[in-house]
Amino acid sequence: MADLRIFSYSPNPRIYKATVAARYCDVEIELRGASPGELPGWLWDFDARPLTDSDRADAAGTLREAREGFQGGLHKTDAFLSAHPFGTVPAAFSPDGRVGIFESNSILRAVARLSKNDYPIYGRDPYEASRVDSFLDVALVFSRESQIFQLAVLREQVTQAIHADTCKAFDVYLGGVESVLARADFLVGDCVTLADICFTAEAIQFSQTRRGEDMLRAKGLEPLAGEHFETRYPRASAHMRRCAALPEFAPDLGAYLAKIDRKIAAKDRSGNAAG
Ligand SMILES: N[C@@H](CCC(=O)N[C@@H](CS)C(=O)NCC(=O)O)C(=O)O
Repeated sequence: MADLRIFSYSPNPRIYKATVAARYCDVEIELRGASPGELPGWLWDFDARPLTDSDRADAAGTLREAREGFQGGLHKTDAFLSAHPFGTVPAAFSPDGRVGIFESNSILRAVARLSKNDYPIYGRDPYEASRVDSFLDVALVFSRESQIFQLAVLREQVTQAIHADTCKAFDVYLGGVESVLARADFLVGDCVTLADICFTAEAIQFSQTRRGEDMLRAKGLEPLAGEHFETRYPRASAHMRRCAALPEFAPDLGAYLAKIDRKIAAKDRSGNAAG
């Protein structure tokens, strides 16, 4: 039996926080889910699955209006909402399904607490552990603005106000990370910790907004990921890429970043060919 079950759409850098940490900690994770477009056809539950005929017969009992990221209806069971009061994915569960753990940073911490080895993923003492927490808290504040921006980019609904708020949050978070990396190779201590994993996942998640570069420029707004990120925050950007290439990150977070890079390169090639 796995140590933790996680239900989510996939691919999703937020789940990769946990899967990367699990590789450092020898923790076994069971992933359940499907593409974002398929999850409205799933039962959101500890026993998450594509809706069966009998689930569909009870569809009215589980149908809830989506809140954030999804649109329309989602089938969340009462048990799911009791374990996950905010109704979001990634949604982690203890192996018996009795304890729900939500917020990807808390799922990340759960993996560290379940660690089967002595790798100091959560720092080497209470002070380092608390400094790791500091980075996770700051990342969550950034991630809220980042999520609003990502959804607006996806829906081509970025306003001046959303752009300005994201810019501010981006500069606060990346500015802090950049200053640490001027003096150290890692955010806390002398090796990869939860702080680096969370940072890399958030930076890669934000890098998805590169696909909206043309739309942003057409609105007179500067794209914040890609060149802007690399130029303004070279150490943070290099740290994201260095971490993504590590063997523990490469299978999912690294592959996800490579896919973004390939898409942007293909778009640039087709733009150049057309021009
Ligand atoms: N800060 C949360 C964000 C989770 C979140 O907002 N998930 C959205 C999808 S991106 C969700 O599950 N929405 C469910 C709904 O729309 O009802 C985390 O890191 O886990």
